[in-house]
Amino acid sequence: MKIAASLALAAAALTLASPASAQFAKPEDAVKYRQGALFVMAQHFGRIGAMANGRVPFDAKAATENAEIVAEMARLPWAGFGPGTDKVTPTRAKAEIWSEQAKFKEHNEKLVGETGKLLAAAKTNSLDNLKVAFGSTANTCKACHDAFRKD
Ligand code: ASC
Repeated sequence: MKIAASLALAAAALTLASPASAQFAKPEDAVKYRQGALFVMAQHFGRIGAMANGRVPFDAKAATENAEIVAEMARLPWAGFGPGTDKVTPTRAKAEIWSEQAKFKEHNEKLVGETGKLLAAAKTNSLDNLKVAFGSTANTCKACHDAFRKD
């Protein structure tokens, strides 16, 4: 019993210490996960864009709710680019994601920072602030797509 308990503890510790990629049952799951997170992020980012671009009326509460989801989603996709996930197709992910990992990570971190600012801007109840933060976040999306996405 004691041995079983310490084995279970060791297994739990190993799981916690493992890279995020090891938390997916198979590489295909990691790819679905990252694509799902990016898809959900784009849906909610688009709703903020509709306000920032005047296609729908500005609503600070809705902007904040959308920005909360964007900021939370922005943290997730990167765990889905682990070892072995570069072999899964179809994908628009460029090989440079795996050959220039430090640069990719910088882009990921920039997005997390910018989406945090977007959320803060939404909470100020100012459409002007939202427009500025939306533009800056969109540029951050685009810079990473230009470097690391096939189209
Ligand atoms: C979006 C969306 C993206 C980004 C990007 C910004 O709404 O789906 O991928 O903005 O187009 O340049």
